[in-house]
Amino acid sequence: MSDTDYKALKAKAISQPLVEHIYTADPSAHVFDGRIYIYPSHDIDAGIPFNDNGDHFAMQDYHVLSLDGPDAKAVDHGVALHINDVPWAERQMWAPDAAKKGDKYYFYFPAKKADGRFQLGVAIGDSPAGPFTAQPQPIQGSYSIDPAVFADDDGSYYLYFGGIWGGQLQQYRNNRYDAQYAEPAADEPALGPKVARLTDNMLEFAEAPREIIILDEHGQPLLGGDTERRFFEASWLHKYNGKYYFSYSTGDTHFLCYATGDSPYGPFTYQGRILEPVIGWTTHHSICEFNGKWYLFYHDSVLSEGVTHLRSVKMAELQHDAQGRICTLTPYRD
Ligand code: FUB
Repeated sequence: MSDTDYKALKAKAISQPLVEHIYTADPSAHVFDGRIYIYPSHDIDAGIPFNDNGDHFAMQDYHVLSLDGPDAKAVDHGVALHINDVPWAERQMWAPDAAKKGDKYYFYFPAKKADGRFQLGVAIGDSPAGPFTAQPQPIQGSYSIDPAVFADDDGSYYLYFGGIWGGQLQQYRNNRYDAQYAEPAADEPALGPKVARLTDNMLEFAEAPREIIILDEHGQPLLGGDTERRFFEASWLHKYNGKYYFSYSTGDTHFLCYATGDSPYGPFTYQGRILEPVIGWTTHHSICEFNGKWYLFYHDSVLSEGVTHLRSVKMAELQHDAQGRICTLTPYRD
């Protein structure tokens, strides 16, 4: 695509990058102490060619962004955690998230160990902007990528995670790894994301991770071949009018979708799309309420003119209709 096309896309975009001095992606947004904090991946070009394993996503640190409100300029708080300060991690710091409990902030992140397998880590800070100090070991029993924390009204915290292909989820069954395991066949139930309640100190799983089932309109699990609806990566959970909304990316078909349920453990029933495909292969998001309005935080690769591992975090208002359905957003106007 030519320069002119990207200029046109920038003009048609429903929102612009929150920061342009660095590339950021996979935004996990929360309101802490009345301010919007965004925990993104920090994209860099490490010179690694594109492959289906995602080796070109070779990120080495995390920055935290914050905003006074939707129309305010985003502040970059600098490096909050670097891979050199995580004893167990070797490479690829992918999509993170954070939670507040008491007066501490807990930062959750995936990274690959020297053996090439992803695990999830946690780091602790006194400020929502970091810096965060990593625990010496990954969370026991954790695997795959894309941790997302949900704080329920009863004071429980849940960690959602998982992603197929480069995220390695297809190599696990019943929380056990086997390199021989593969994605389910097209007519078998799709692999679901995982969820585990966190311990009171926020540092471990309080239970073995459970699989989340996403059902179709007939109450049947979505199938592996249903690639426009099945889970791929980018778990997120928000609660709206007492219902649990589980949202995720369909990866190779490039949609952000959601499903609803009555428990943080699911099952969830597929409801529809949140965001049509963006420029760039990946799509990843979070959903957060601020001053009575709901916002979608997402990313695209318009600023880098289509470089899929150089993405920019954006924010757009999200509407739930009178029945609680999310109104689908199209990232670029016609
Ligand atoms: O940023 C690296 C990976 O790309 C994330 O972990 C996935 O969700 C996808 O956005």
